[in-house]
Amino acid sequence: MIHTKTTPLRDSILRHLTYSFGKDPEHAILEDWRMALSFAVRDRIVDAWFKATQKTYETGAKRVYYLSMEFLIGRLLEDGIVNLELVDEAKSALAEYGKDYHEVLNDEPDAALGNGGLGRLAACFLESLSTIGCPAHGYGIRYEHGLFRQSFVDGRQVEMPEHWLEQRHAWEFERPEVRYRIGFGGHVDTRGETVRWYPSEEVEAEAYDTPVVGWKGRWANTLRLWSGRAIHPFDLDAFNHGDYTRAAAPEALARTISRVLYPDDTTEQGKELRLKQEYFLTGAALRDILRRFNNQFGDLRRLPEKVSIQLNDTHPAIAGPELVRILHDERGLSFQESVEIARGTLSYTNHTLLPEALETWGEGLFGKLLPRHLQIVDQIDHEHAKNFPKRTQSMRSDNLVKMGPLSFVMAHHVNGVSALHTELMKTTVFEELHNLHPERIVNQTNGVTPRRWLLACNPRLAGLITSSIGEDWVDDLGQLSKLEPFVEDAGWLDKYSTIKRSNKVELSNWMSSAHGIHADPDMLFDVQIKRLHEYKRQHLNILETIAHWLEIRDNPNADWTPRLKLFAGKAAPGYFFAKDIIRLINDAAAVINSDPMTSKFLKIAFLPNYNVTLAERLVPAADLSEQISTAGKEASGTGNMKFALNGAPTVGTLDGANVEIREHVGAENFFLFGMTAEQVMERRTTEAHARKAIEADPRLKRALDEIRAGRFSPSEPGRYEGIVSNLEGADYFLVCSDFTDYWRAQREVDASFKDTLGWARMAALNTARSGWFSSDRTIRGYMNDIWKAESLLEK
Ligand code: 8GP
Repeated sequence: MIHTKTTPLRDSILRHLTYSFGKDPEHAILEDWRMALSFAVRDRIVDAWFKATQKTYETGAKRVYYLSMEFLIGRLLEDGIVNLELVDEAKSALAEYGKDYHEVLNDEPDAALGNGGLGRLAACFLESLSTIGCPAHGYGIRYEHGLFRQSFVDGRQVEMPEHWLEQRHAWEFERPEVRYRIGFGGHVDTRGETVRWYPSEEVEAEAYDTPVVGWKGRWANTLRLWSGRAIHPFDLDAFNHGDYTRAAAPEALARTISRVLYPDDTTEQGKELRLKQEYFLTGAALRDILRRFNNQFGDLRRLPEKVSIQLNDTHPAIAGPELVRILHDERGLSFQESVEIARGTLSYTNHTLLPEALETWGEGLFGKLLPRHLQIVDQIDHEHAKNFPKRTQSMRSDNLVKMGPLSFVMAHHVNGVSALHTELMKTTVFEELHNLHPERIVNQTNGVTPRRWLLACNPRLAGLITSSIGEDWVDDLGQLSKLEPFVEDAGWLDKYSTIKRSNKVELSNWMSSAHGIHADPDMLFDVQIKRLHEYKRQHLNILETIAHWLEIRDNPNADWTPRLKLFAGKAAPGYFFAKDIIRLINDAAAVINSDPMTSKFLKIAFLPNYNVTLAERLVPAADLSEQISTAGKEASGTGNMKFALNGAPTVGTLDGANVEIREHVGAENFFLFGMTAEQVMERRTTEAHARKAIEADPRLKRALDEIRAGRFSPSEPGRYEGIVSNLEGADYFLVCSDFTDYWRAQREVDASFKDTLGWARMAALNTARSGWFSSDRTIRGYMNDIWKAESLLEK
């Protein structure tokens, strides 16, 4: 039987259960039901996918390619169901078979093919590209192991490998016919004008496609992930000689390339395997893009007109030299023309100014793996240097290949991810290049997809919004401003707060059953969830918590605002300072949570294994969003947008997109504290700034003293000496200097939260005024300003 759009989901589920998975309802396990439902939903996505592909060919439209080492997609089933508006049907279909909808959804593994913001942004962008109907592909790596799973042992982070593919995965289509050879090493042969690279090692990249469906199933694009395989998977000769390990070696070696995601967020390791991964992704993607372009258009000079390739950070920056190599060495265009075509096609997004994150490669390693690319980089640099007087930001200095300047020079546009970040790019990391090419840097402030980050994760609030202003907000988030008049209506506000409370109850129940953490839903839920990093300052948060606890103990009968401090986030395995911060939070939680004097006023919970799915639980239940990075360090943030949208006001610094959030929601609905980026730079030059700040604030001093004295680590009093002496000494991220103002802002939060109606109003205004932070708006910005691409839904 042919399944069509009109086949009821119920029938489709049963057919898949029977014929795709060979189970009858009586014997099906939960995973079978999850797979059957996923296949039933997938069938409908495929219909949309084929139509979109066909339309793209017919119109000969420009295509966008988003190259990223990370796609933090999380679970996909609910996304598909919500975008196809099948929630009610799916619930009742499963109920007919005696299955619970949420239980089935919870069976899906969370695909964590990314570290944090950069990877999640890529996933939101794919969904928005489909919602808008812009023809696009995401290209990435199909890591066998995504980001490690985190647990705590005695408060310490323990990392375990992640196996998302161990359970059956419903969403990908293997494409054995789409394979490309990717070479490494070897030598370069130059004969007159003809240059050829002969790699000494080759692996094959095989494509796996996942359709990404947009709102209402109007359009679907493709996420194509590459998996490494050996060209000759098996060494028969070795096998015949009884050497079974050597026989299997080629396959093992090739698979290593796509085996695991590098678990680093904002730092770079400079490892050979990482460079191999980057070239593997980029080389395969470019071959695929050019094959498709060739079939349709042929003339390579038209590449910039028909193809736009976005580099998500410098990780795929080898695309510049690789494209030049293909055009020049393999297709015979002049070097100059090849560079121009490549530049006309490529654009680059910068996601961080942290100097340690700007990728560089030793020229020895780079030249060994990619000898021809090194020559091309040198030639590009040489040509560029002619008009490049000072060369303080050169792509070739200190015996390094610098991927930031290379990306800048090879891109027609370079963008930052918030207004502040973009301005700082112009005056710091890319100052000289910017002066040389003042038109190149543009801003595209990040956004988040409202389908996942409101409609799906917060159905109660979505329901209230739709019943108040209709459903058009879902793909036109600016419409949320129509909620403003409702904010003056006490009855409506009451509904708004009741929803927040229900979300908190739901989260509390889950925390208690999943982690044995008991939280009172009437407390203020204060949430900081993100990667652990000194610049994000989770230690500022815990210091303030400790100081607050000490103050409550001094005066336990005062009218304190009860608070639950929620944390979640992973630290890079080699980032020991960040791991110590996790341990300090857990240690402090153990002591503070068991203090009967304060427990009704203050609780701390650090939830393990933060991922997209956990964020989807936490965001709708938050009262307060912690966005407390040292100003100038957080490029944008996207969690900050999710919280504001879901009605959690921010306590935050003037950093990244916080600046724009505050402008949109209104200064009176945002708890601002701390130094500006400019003041930060100045304060760093002040002698003994940390010591002075500590002397000036007895609360801070007391909290530090207690930590140092081992109050939270009685069995090992010196455990946090590293953190304390860092804060008293260099305190590069200015935790001490910002403490006093943070404390003040938190007390302001306490007072505001007591005014229930006032708080609800502030929360609701955050929702009503967050429409601008949709990734649909961001993608339209890229389409207009950078890609010059069109929506095919509006044609
Ligand atoms: C992040 C930024 O830290 C964050 O502010 C921003 O919202 C997000 O990108 C999306 O633009 N940067 C990274 O995740 C990052 O630089 N990661 C690379 C080193 C892996």
